[in-house]
Amino acid sequence: LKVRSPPELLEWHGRGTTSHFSEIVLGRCFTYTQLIRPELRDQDCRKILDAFKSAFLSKNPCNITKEDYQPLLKLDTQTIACNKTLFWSKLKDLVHQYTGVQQELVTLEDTLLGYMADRLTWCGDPSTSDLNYQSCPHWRNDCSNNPGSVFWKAISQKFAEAACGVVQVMLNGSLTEPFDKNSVFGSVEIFNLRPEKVHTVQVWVMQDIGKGPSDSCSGSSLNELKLIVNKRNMTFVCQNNYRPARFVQCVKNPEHPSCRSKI
Ligand code: N1C
Repeated sequence: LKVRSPPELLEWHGRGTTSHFSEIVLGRCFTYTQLIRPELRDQDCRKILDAFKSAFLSKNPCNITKEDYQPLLKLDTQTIACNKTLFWSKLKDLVHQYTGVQQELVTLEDTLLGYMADRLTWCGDPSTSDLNYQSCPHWRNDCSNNPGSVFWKAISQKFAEAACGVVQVMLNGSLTEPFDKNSVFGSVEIFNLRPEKVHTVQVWVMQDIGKGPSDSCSGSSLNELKLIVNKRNMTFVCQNNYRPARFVQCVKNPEHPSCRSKI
């Protein structure tokens, strides 16, 4: 028996707020601050959840701004060591499989705010103080200044501003444009690195196993990134199919020739 309203009655084209959003965020906050990073055990998770919800509740979900999230961002005081930041674009699963093993490297989802929000959807509505579980704005079909997109841009900017030393970037070499200037990495993170603190951008371009050999590092997409990095006075280094990450891909494909040779 269907009890959901038909799609044409939905306000927005994107998925609604994830069921049990508040409970998930609060639970993840406690998991993170009590178990994963006990040095953060004194953080007030209820206060963090309240700041998160206040950023978007009772507001038009197409008019969210970075400023709405500032009170939440201020509560996060975590620091990340130099040389440990890992950015990525269009390759989320491999990145997290890799950092699951190489736990020294930190992606945004390994920080408190990124961990709390990972894979969730959320939005409110100006006419109520409730979450909208029916639908939320789709970034392309409705509006880009929606609660989710603005959140990721705001925390990605802060994450990039805080980076120092050499930063790592994992990109998807099976795409024609591994470097997408419209992605969060290509539009927010790369331009918010501080050249006074970041001397080198080290890129790993990973291809799907089974796709023929390619040299994305010398392609035009990576050259576009190199130009941006050099113009910002940082050193650009690029490597195709970085072996430690290739080993992770090989777990599911041990018999593939590129996995059998040279181990
Ligand atoms: O747009 P992208 O990738 O280039 O964003 C990835 C880039 C990473 O380096 C992260 O630091 O930006 C950060 N980031 C996330 O960590 C993240 N987790 C989940 C950006 N976006 C993130 N999401 C959601 O996936 C969010 O909804 C955003 O729009 C997508 C980005 O995916 P992408 O295009 O593969």
